[in-house]
Amino acid sequence: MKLTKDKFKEDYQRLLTELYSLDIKDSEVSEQYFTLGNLIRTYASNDWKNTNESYLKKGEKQIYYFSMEFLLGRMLKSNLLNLDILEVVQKGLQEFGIHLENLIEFEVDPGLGNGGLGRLAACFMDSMATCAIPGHGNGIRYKYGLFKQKFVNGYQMEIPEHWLRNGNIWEVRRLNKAVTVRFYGNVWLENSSGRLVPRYENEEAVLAVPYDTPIIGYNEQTVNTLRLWSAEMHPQDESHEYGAFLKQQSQIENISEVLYPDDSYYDGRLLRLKQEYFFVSAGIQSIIRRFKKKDLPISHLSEEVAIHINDTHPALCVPELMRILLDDEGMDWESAWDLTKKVLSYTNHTIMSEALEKWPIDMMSTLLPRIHQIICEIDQRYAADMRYRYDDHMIERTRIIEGGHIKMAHLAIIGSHSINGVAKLHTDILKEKVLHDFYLIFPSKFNNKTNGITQRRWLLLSNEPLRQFIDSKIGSNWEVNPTDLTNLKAFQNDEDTLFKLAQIKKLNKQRFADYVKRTMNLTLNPDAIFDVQVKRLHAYKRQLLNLLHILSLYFKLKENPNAYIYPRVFIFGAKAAPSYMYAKQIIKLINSVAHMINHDHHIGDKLKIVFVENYSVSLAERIIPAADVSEQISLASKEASGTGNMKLMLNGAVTVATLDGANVEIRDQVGPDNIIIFGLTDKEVYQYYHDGSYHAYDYYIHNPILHRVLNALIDGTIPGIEIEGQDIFDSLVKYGDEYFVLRDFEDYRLAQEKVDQIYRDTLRWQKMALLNIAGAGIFSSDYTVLQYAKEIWDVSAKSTQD
Ligand code: H53
Repeated sequence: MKLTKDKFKEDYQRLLTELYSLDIKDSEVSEQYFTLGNLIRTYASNDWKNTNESYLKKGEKQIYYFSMEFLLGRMLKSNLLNLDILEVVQKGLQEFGIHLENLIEFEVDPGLGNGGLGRLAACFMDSMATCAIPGHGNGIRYKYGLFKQKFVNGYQMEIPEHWLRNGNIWEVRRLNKAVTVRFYGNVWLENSSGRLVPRYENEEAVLAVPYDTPIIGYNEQTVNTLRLWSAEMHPQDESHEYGAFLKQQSQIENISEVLYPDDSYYDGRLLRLKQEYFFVSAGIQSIIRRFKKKDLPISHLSEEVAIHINDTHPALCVPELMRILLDDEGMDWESAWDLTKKVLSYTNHTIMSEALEKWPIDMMSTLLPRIHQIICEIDQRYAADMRYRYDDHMIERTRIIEGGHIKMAHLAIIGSHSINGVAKLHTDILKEKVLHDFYLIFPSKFNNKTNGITQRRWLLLSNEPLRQFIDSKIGSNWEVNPTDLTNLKAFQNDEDTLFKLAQIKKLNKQRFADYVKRTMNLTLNPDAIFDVQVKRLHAYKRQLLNLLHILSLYFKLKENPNAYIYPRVFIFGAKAAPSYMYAKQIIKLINSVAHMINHDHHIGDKLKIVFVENYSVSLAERIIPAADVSEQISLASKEASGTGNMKLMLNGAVTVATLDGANVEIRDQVGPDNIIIFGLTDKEVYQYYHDGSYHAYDYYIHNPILHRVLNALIDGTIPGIEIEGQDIFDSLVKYGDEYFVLRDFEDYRLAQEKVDQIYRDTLRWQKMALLNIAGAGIFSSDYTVLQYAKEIWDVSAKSTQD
């Protein structure tokens, strides 16, 4: 938008006085922040209205991305950037003596997601708006986001995150758009003029109230909508006796109270199933209501609407859309089924069996009796259809209801026209292993869409020095066309460029070091290698492998204080699911090792461990620009894609990686000389599973370095970890080492020696860094959503100008 500094200042001053009856000089940060937020919303509101009107008028197909999580991060700065008024506002505020940075820091980071899945949804929202794709989010407005993590004596403690306490400047409550979602009760089918219609009694009605957040594209026009639903008491129930009313109210509000803190893990609680149906039903009802404004026959739905199922959490879209088409719209089964499949598509994000949702039949039939009926019918018809083509085993393996459970991935696959994995390797594993039966049955449904990240948040906003530097080298077109970053390759042997790149990295490291000093009172040496592993804590991600290697360096220095190890700062950020005891033990172990090493005077600057508390999007924005090394060390086959790997390479970190998830594609982009690969391949892992020939104990016995390191877990070397040390030791040495940590240890250690060697040669290292930045453009989520639009949703990204 066009906004001059003077106009901004005038608007700002007027609004602040209107809102708070104050002069700017008497205002505080909170007032300054809310004034700015309000103003930004006003600036965006015309575009928001126009976008919606033009979508309706032009009849463009609308995409609805259904996701249990949207991990947006702070919005103030990104909204300013996307409106293209960041500089004007910064300067205007400065003239009032206000530092924009302080207002940015004031904003609560909304933690409405656990990790990769939720952050991906947020990147997609930003990219869809930027690419003028009519794509909207549909999710839950949790009152409490992901817990705040504190370390107490090295243990993770969880504290509720009441992110809405001070209100949320970006959302609009739209009570007039509320819908009713029904749970429980009895249902039966009655014949009404030759058609079976359901009759209900004793249901519990919940009011779903939408809160809309504008998603501003970086294109001066498009503003899409993220619609998050909040559960409230239905007005019809407000006449109840007061005590009963309060009880029911709290039960109902519970539905949107808290985000489940599990990532890649499924915990079959009733409330979770309630949440899933709640936002699915509310979302689909509101989509149908909008569609009806057009006065088209319902059979045209798939030309106007695409609904995307992000992981299986919204898989109830399948029976819910069927319910509406059958019961409310009076369609026959076959037509409704064809239409449902055309509208729906599904992304699988994991092969981990513990993440694959399955709900007990009893739970489903009690909570959602009509939905249960429909699922049963889908299942029976599926089995009947397949009977002529496949044997009974195949049908049993792929049907939806099996062993007393409803398998949500099967429901999503059978009820969608498209199923995609999130990196090439992951999609191949789905096709060849995990979903092989389905691939045989529906080969054309399967496709790959490698994840992506928005370069706006992950470089333009979070790494200003690097952005300016890149602009100075290749111009700014890469900002809208990120593959133009490859033009940086022309500078790969230019010493001046490479030294400058090193300086920028050092500046970012110094900034992070200042933050660590301020918040943790720990001094970091900015000349050390900053080695970063930030992601959820999960055994398969193998933070343990990293830690065992750190211990090996520590013992090397203890045994030979003159051993020349290039100084390193190991940075961890990770939350563990509160009920995931093993992950919490690993947290305690890392903290204990950090305490031991950081306080060892003989070690000094050579090794430091920083485990940041409460890793979040905002912290990622601080850490990633300061990273030299990116740790992507999951057991091959287990990390579906990873997206932190892309953010880190974009910021010039060199990746140490297994050939897992999108690491494989990162290697293809940068070439094998610019990434450090180690460890088992997915094929080797599957071979081990097949022949059962992995014996972790042998590695413990035969590798003296590993032996020493593992013994340290149980021999009192590390203070304060008697129980954790023993449990972790046992998990590795005695109980099979599920994620092949010991198997990959030696190879990893050698890979890390390579890092140590190469880093000493600044030019060589910075050349690698530069080539990583140059190769990162392809991983922009702008390209990813354009592929989804074209190949799955069947929409072309029309510019709103035409
Ligand atoms: O989704 C990311 C992937 C990552 C994968 C992650 C994920 C969750 O965060 C939660 C549940 C789930 O099934 C998968 O672990 O590899 O990059 C986005 O696709």
